[in-house]
Amino acid sequence: MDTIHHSGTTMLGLRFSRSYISELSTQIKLSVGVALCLSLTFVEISQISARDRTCASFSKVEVSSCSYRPLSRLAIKGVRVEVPLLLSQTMWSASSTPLGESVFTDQTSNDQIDYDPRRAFNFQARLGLSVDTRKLYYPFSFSAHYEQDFMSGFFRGGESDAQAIALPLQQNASYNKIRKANARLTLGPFLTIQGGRMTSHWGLGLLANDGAHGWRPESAYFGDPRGGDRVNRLQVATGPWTRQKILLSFALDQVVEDDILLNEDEAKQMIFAAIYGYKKKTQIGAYAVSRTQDIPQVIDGVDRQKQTTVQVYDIYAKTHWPIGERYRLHAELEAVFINGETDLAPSPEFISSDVVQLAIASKWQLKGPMSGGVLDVVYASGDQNFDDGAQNAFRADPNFEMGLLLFRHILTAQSGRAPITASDPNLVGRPNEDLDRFPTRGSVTNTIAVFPRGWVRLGEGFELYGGPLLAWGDVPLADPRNSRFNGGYPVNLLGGQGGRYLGTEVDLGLRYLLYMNGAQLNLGFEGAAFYPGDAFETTGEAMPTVYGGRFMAQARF
Ligand SMILES: [Ca+2]
Ligand SMILES: [Ca+2]
Repeated sequence: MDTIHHSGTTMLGLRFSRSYISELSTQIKLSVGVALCLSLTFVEISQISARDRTCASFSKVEVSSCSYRPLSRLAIKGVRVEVPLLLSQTMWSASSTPLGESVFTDQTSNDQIDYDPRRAFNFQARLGLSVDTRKLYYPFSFSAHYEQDFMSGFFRGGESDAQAIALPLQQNASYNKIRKANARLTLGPFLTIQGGRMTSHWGLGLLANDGAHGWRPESAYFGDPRGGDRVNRLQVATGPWTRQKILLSFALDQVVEDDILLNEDEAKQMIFAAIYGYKKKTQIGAYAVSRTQDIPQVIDGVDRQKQTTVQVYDIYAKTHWPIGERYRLHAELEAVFINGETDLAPSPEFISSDVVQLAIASKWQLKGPMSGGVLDVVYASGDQNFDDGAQNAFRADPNFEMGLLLFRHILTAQSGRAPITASDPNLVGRPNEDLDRFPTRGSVTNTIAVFPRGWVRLGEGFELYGGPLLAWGDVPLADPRNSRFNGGYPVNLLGGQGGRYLGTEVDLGLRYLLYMNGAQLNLGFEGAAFYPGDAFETTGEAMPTVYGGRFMAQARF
């Protein structure tokens, strides 16, 4: 049942509220403004060396020959030097998401709390410097890389009346974060030594994700990454060896920032990776991590040195096949198993908990000259019992994106509400520890989800893509406070004992991509409607449909 009260307008068969439409139109005007500014800068810069516009054409199969190449790229005595620049502006808007009943902390006379954020603006400015001798002194090669996010994240808007932690459109901009400051020395296939600050990425990005894998032509991917995993790393590698192209690598990390590190946490990692078929058509890789995370806390004046130690086993495989003369089928698979122990979120019975988590993601892409299809299938384990001494909820990296609303927005807002309601002073007894770790912060978690999409090239540089995301919970949604009141049996934030069907999200996107001498301008709109399933069962009226979308403008020079 739709609880939007304004009389609806029918658009693409979906019912939108008038207020949402007016919000949307304001956003369109604003984003067109930003897009215009960016395009003007872009045209100005491209005129400096306006030689060819061949890359602007998306007809036939020219896309592969059109890839980003920094305008600044030059060779000094055969050494490649480049200074890539990336500017991104995204505007988000979403309709209201219910957050259940109000509690004493809210200090409000309203019975129900809703997350109804104002539209929010997200900006990213990333500058790099790269020096690479490439094949100049073969078998030796040397490269050095620097990259810094001068600004990244929501910096304006997103305000709401709801009290919660890590809300999806909350202002969280970070400044001057160094992503790369490293050097690499290679001696043929014998040895590669790499050291310094760098980003970390593996496979489909379920776990290690560098925040540099966004939408690409033909990907039909609803992605707009920010941040990314950053480490201070010392790495040695050898290979590729033999006809099988085997590469072995070992690394020691001090984690600077990733999605698992919060507050004053410190983490160290040891990583072993083996790749069979390095840079070949068929590739299989194994990645094993041993991670120790120290979590210093002071609770009631007592120092608590909590710790999480886990072993991670991650395999990734990819290949592709030709289908007829004009089509190609690409397949990728990543599976992650995490096993270990943590002192986080203890219960009276269990001071420390076992960590046992599993995730499997698979991506299938059928690529044709003018259209194609993509199928993403994801399993991520969930946890419905807070007192069993086992932490089973796998959290994918937030830059591993599955649609716009369900994981990124709705479950993030609702799980972000839990620390407020579960620690309400009107509750009898002490609140559970480490409730600030409960919000999902944009992660895909607790789900079996399928996301089939199609894409079609509409004309020069224009691509339309979309499809339905269908998602089930691995376990029912469990809110800490409501489940506690129910004797530990899972009850969601809205007070219902829900089923497993999370719901259906319909996502649609349109992109315009223009290349000029290797520089890239990318404009896009992505919109979605989420129809809640029985997992969001409420005590009162059914949870309403949630609408949302974002406008994106990105320029890379
Ligand atoms: Ca990560
Ligand atoms: Ca559990």
